[in-house]
Amino acid sequence: MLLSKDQLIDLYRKMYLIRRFEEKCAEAYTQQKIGGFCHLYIGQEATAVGSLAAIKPGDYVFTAYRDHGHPLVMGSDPGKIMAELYGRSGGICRGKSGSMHLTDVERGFMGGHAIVGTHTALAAGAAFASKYRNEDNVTLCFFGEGAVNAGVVHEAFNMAVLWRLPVIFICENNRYGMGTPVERASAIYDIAQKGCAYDMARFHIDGMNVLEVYEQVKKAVDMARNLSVPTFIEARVYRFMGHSMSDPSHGHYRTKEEWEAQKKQDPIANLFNKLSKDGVMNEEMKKEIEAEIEKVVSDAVAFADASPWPGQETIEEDIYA
Ligand SMILES: Cc1ncc(C[n+]2csc(CCOP(=O)(O)OP(=O)(O)O)c2C)c(N)n1
Repeated sequence: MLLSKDQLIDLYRKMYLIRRFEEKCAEAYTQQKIGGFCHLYIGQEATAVGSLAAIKPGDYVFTAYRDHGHPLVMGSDPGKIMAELYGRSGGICRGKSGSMHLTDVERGFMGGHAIVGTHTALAAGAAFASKYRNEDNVTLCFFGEGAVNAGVVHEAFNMAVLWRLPVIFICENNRYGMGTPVERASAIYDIAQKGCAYDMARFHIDGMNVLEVYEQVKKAVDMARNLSVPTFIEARVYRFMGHSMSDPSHGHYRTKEEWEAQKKQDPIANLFNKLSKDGVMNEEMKKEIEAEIEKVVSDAVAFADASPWPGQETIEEDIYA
């Protein structure tokens, strides 16, 4: 389970890629190159990066609408993701998904889902398909704590346990569903305990610590792959930005003091400090990675800027008849 030096550095690189890519998204949004809804993952990078390090090609990943980071980590082309956010024809879904419905089926990234909670049922379905076909693939399903009171989530939990499905449900508890604190939305705050009703393996983790995320999610992934059982993980995180681009970073629902204190727990800076203390990374390597990512991100923006708008003739393509 121990990660090699290269794997540790790769965790840093991937978290930094999400961070810089999304900072560029915010910039492009304010320049009106991106329109509509746009939810940033900044602050929560460790949960996606640590979890995705624990799976293998062929596995399936579902998430909600805070979905730019997952395909980036799974190897989707950053230029095509940025072009998708711009709504251009060079986008990963040819400009038809926008920010919230990014999908890259070839890489097992099954989206990008905007209706809160519903994709947990789709994830259970994907896990059912793997089991039915005798394939050893597992499914990771990410969602917010705002989803856990939705009926569909409980239907998915029940089916997952009843049918022993190889799925890991990862609730990213960032404390707020839009502007509603979890205390005002959920009868219990220890979200992991919602797995009790279904006797599902369950625990919470520090979702801001990429190494802890990797280790704990790996255990659940191994159980799913080897024993075909689901797990429910509550990853405690904090989003540094507003709910979406139309919400200021600390808004009226959380105090500036809380936000500032949480920002000091930056998962990327914390990983660098740990790796430099352990002699795995130094300032020079950090600068090299930053320069490398800067080029990836500016190339992505250039690709999106140059990508044409979809033609009107495509408007009726890719829809059910
Ligand atoms: C079924 C449904 N109800 C309401 C909404 C409106 N809505 C969009 S995001 C959101 C908050 C969800 O919060 P959470 O699940 O905690 O995810 P986070 O945004 O914190 O990542 C709500 C209520 C929706 N998209 N779908």
